[in-house]
Amino acid sequence: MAEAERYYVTTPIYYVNDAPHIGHAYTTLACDALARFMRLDGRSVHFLTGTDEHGQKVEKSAKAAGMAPKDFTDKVSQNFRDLAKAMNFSNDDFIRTTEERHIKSCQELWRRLKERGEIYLGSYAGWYAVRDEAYYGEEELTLAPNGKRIAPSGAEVEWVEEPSYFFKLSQWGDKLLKFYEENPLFLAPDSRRNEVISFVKSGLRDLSVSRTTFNWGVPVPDDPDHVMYVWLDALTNYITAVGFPDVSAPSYRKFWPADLHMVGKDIVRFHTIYWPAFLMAAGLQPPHRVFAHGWWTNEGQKMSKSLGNALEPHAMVERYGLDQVRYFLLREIPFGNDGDFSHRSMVHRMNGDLANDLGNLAQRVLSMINKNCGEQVPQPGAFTDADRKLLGSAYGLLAKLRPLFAEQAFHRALETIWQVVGDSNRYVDEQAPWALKKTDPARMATVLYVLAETVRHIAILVQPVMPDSMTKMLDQLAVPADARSFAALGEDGALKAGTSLPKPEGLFPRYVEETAQ
Ligand code: ME8
Repeated sequence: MAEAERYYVTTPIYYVNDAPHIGHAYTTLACDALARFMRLDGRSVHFLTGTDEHGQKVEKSAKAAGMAPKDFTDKVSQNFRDLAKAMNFSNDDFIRTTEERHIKSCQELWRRLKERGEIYLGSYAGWYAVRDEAYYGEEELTLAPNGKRIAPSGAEVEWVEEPSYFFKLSQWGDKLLKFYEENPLFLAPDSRRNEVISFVKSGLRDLSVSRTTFNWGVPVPDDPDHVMYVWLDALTNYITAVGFPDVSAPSYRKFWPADLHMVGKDIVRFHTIYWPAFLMAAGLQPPHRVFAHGWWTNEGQKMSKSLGNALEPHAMVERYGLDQVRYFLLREIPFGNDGDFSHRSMVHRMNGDLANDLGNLAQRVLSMINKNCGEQVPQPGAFTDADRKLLGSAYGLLAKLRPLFAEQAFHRALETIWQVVGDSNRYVDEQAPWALKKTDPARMATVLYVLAETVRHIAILVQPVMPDSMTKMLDQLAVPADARSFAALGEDGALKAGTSLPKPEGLFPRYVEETAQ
C-alpha cells in the first residue's frame, strides 16, 4: 500500500502509578480526532495507546499499595482502558509493557544495539529523579530549602551509584542535528524544536540504560542482574505494537515509521533525542513526526495529587457531556500552547458554540423541514447566488481542513467549520424561510434544502471531534451509514429530495448553573 494511504498515530504510554486525569485524556483525544479524521478520509489507520508498567516509580507505588507489581499494574492499567471507553476513543490497540510481545521486542532492540557496539558496560554515579525516571547533571539541579536537590521539572533527585550499561548517545549529536535539519516537520511546535536543537548543540552525554538496584523491568539479555532503563523499554512500545522484532511483518512494513507520536511537552526530549538516536543506532528508521502539546492547569493551578485538584475525566463527562468535553478541549486553546480549564470557559463554549450556534442551526432547520415539508428532504428549485455561496463554503471545507489536521491545528480546524456554522445562521436570518412559507413555498423548500445540505457537511466533518452527536445529527438527516465518510462530501453524496426524515431532537442542551435551578 502506498505510504500516503496509511496513518500510524500513537499516544505516550501512561504510567500506572496514578489515576488518569484530564491531561492524559487530552493527549489521547487529540490522537483520536486525528485517527478518526484520517479514517473518514480513506486512510488505513493504526491508532495506539497503552500503559507504561515498569520502572522504579511503578515499583514504589505497588509497594505503597501493598501489592505485587504485576497485580498492581493489572489493576491500574484497567483504569486507562476504562478511560478510553468513557471518552469514546477509537484506538486499534492497547499495549502494556508487561506483555510478552513487548519484552521480546525490547530484548531484540537491545541485542541489535549491543551488536553494533552502541552499548557498553560501565558504572553510573549521579543524580536520578524517580518521578521523571530521568538522569540529571549536577549543573541542572537547584537546592530546595530542605536541602534536597531538585530537577528542573520540580522532581526530587537521589544519588545513584551502580554498575550500568551505557548507550553511546554522545556520538549521536551531529547526526541528530542533521536529521532535524533535513526533516523540518519532525518536531512541532517550533518553540519545542528550537529548545531541543539548542539542548543537543550544548552536547550530549552517554546515557545510562540499565539499573541493578531494583528488578521491576525487562531483564537485559545475557546479564540478568540488570533491568533496562524504563525509557528504553517504554519508547520501544511504538515498534512492538507493529510487529517488531519481525521487521518483515506486514504490519511493520506498512506502519513503521510512525506518522506521529503525540506527547506532552514534559517528555519531548525522550521522544526527539533518545528515541531517534536508539532507532538510528539500531539501523531502524525514526518516526516522521513528534508533536509536543502544552499543559493544562485547573482554574489557574497546576494539577497535582497533593492539591487534590486533578480534573477527573469521568466526572467532567458526567457534568458537561462527553462531546462537549471533547469539543472544549480541542477548541479552547491553540494546540501546542498551555491552557487553563475553568468552569466558566467550559460553559461558555457549551452554551455558545454548541447550544446556540451549531445546535440551534440544526434544530431550526430540521424542525422547519419537519413541520413544513412533510417530514421529507425538500425538493430544491434553482439556486440563487446566496445559495451557491453557502453551499460552496460547505463543499470547500475539506480542502481547508486537511492541512490543518496535518499540522495538528485542531482549534483552527474547528474555527474554520464554525465560520460556516455562522454563515448558515446568518443565511437563515436573511432568507427567513418562515416568512417564505406563505409567500413562496417553493423558495422556502430551496432554502431549507441548502441548509440541510450544509448541515450534512458540517456533521460529517465534525465527526472526528464529536462522534456521538454527529452520528445523531446524520441520523436525523437520514444519511445512510455508508455515506458518512469524506468521500460522500460534495454534490455526489447530496441529500435526496423526498427522503423521509425522523423527528428532530435537540443535541446540545444549554448548561444551566446548579445554583440558578
Ligand atoms: O511520561 N496537561 O507517562 P505519564 C496536558 N510513561 N497533558 C498532560 C498533563 C497535563 N496537565 N499531565 C499529563 C510518561 N499529561 C511516560 C511516557 S511514552 C514512551 C512514556 C499527558 O503518565 C501528556 O501527554 O507521566 C504527558 O506527556 C503524559 O500525559 C505523561 O504521562
